[in-house]
This record gives sequence, C-alpha cells and structure tokens, in this order.
Amino acid sequence: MLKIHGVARSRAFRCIWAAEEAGQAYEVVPVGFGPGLKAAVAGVNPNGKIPALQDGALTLFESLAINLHIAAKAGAPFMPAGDDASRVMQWTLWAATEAEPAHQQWGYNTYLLPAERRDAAAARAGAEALAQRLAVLEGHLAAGGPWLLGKAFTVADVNLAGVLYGSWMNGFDYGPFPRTKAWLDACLNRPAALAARKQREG
Ligand SMILES: N[C@@H](CCC(=O)N[C@@H](CS)C(=O)NCC(=O)O)C(=O)O
Repeated sequence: MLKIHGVARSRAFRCIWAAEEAGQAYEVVPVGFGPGLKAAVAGVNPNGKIPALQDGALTLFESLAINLHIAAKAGAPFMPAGDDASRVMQWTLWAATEAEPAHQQWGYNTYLLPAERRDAAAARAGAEALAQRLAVLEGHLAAGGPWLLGKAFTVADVNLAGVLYGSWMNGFDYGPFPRTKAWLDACLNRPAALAARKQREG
C-alpha cells in the first residue's frame, strides 16, 4: 500500500491523482499546512515539505518523482518504455523547471498569498512567463495529441496538468491557448482526476 504524506490541498494532489490513474492502492497520511508540518514529515522528507511517499522500504520526496515511481509500478501505457520514457522525462522536467516557477509566480500573486501581500507587477511577470511556456505547449499539441505523447495518456500528462491545475482552477487566461485548454479540460475531467479533485475540492 502506498502511503502519501500530505493533504489533497497541496502538491500531494498530483500524487493522489497518479495513484488513482495507476490503480494503485494508497492511503493519505494527513499532514496539513501549519507550524507542525516540518516535524510531522521529518522522518520522510528532509526538506520538511509535502508530499512524501512511502512504498515499503522506499521513501521518496518530490511530487513529480513520486509520480514517476507510481507510474513505473503500473508500467505501460501509463509509463511507456523506450523513447517514450525519455519523452515522459522531458515533459516532467519541463513541468518542474519551466512551467512551475512561472505558474507559482502568477499563482502566489493572484490567489495564494493574502491580498495585502500580492504584488501586481510580479503577477504580470509570472503570467507573461507562463504564457511563453504555454505557447510552446500549444504548438506541441497542435502538431499531435490528444495527449502529450500522442495517442496514449501517460504520467507526463498527470505531471504537467497537475502543475497547471491551479491556474486552470483560478482564472488564468487560457483564451490564447485553446488546444492547451482542451487538453487540460480532458486531463482534469478523467475519472481518476475527478476522484482526486473530490478530495481536494470537496
Ligand atoms: N518541489 C516540491 C515542492 C514541495 C512543496 O513546496 N510543498 C509545499 C506544499 S504544496 C510545502 O510543503 N510547503 C510547506 C513549507 O514550505 O513549509 C515537490 O514538488 O514536491
């Protein structure tokens, strides 16, 4: 049984979604935000953050790495082999290093921070940076699809859509990116995503 430490209202959402897609039994060990978070995860994540995963003797941190592990247990098509495995890594690293920093800059300054701590200029810069990345994604989806790797839905879709979920939920302007919007709609309305969203959105 996978043990996912965290709460659905954190990046643990992505891991819950991946476990649902993979059909892997899991339990959520509830660790919420607040002053006790670091102490509560001290044994499973030296970064003092959520999520963390325990799978037997294996302990992992980093939400997208956790998802790659969950997908590897399920095998193809969720975690394909060969060149497609490399494409999964490409989109996963792109999600973490290109999409997420821009997404977070926009998100913190539009809906995550208390209103008095939001910086409108930082929000605009984050939105511009995110739009640059989404233009790349839009071009990729125009050339193929319906999923990131083509015909098969893979963990790459969960990892990138999981990163973009907050902007999709919180009013980012996807108007200039209709293919990306359609792809996000399809990802986030899959039965496994809905099961995870139910835990998060209640
Ligand atoms: N890159 C990490 C980021 C983990 C992270 O920042 N988690 C947040 C919750 S979504 C957290 O634990 N924040 C509490 C803190 O930083 O004290 C991952 O993807 O797992």
